[in-house]
Amino acid sequence: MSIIAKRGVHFMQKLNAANVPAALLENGQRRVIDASLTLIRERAKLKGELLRALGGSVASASLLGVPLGHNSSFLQGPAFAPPRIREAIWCGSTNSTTEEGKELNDPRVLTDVGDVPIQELRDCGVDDDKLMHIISESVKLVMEEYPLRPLVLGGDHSISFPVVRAVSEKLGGPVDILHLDAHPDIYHAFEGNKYSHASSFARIMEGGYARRLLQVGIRSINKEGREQGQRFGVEQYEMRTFSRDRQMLENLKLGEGVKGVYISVDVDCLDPAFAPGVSHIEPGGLSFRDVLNILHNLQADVVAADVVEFNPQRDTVDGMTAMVAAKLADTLITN
Ligand SMILES: [Mn+2]
Repeated sequence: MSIIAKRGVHFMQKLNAANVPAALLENGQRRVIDASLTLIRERAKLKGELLRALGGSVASASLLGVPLGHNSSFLQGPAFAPPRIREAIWCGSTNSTTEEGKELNDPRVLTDVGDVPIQELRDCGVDDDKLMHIISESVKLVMEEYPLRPLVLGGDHSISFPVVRAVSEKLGGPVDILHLDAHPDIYHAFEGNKYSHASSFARIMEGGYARRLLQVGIRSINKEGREQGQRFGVEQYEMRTFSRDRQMLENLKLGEGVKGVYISVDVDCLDPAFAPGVSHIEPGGLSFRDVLNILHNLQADVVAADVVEFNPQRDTVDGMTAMVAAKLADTLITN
């Protein structure tokens, strides 16, 4: 359990469990959860109304921050990532037009509905089962507002499970997933935690939320990772054979016959030379241009995406990895 979880309400529960009625806590938590979802719902609703009034947009990426870091097995810095990524997206050092000519200042291209208040909810003793449902609910609130599509800023990789679950449930069927990562994140559980950032894709595959799962950039995988991959029919592309697979991976077509395509980008898919601000440094990764080539050439209806595992506490003083994470987010705007 993290330092944050040991504070406040959790400490009080331990100290004085017999004297605190369970209903008192449950009712209070329910009010805080309602208030948390209300701001996201109303922001999404306003942005959706504005875009529908403007017209001419069939898909607008909408930023949803999920500052959750406590399901990491090592460092918890990804909890601080979303504001740093937003800061880099709007940083004056670069212009707001993407390589593909998309204008980020245009709300028909990019909107923002804010962060799920993860730390505030945990401060009130809200547990992980409930937190995962609140994340799923927040994603659904964005998807309810055509033409908004969630572009989720993590957070550690545990958040991809509740996000993909929400996308699949909302669309009424499985999606195809393109997952860029040094790690397969497919342990049945890690250190006893079924919500671990190293287990999110086991939960996704068990839940039937994905038809195909393509993992690209893999270079830290053990026997269990391969066995679990086989068990779930995962297509694992390892870095040691990337030069052989490159041509195919840079010309992917996904999502035919399913409800859409989800892209999950762990910043550590990149070689640490390009992105040092991650919790798990794994040499031998993709170059930034490799990732751009894969994403630019992908033929798919991208219904939602995430950028996870950026750890500002490991970044260079000039925020180089924040800029990398921001440009990854920009590249995931596929409308
Ligand atoms: Mn990773």
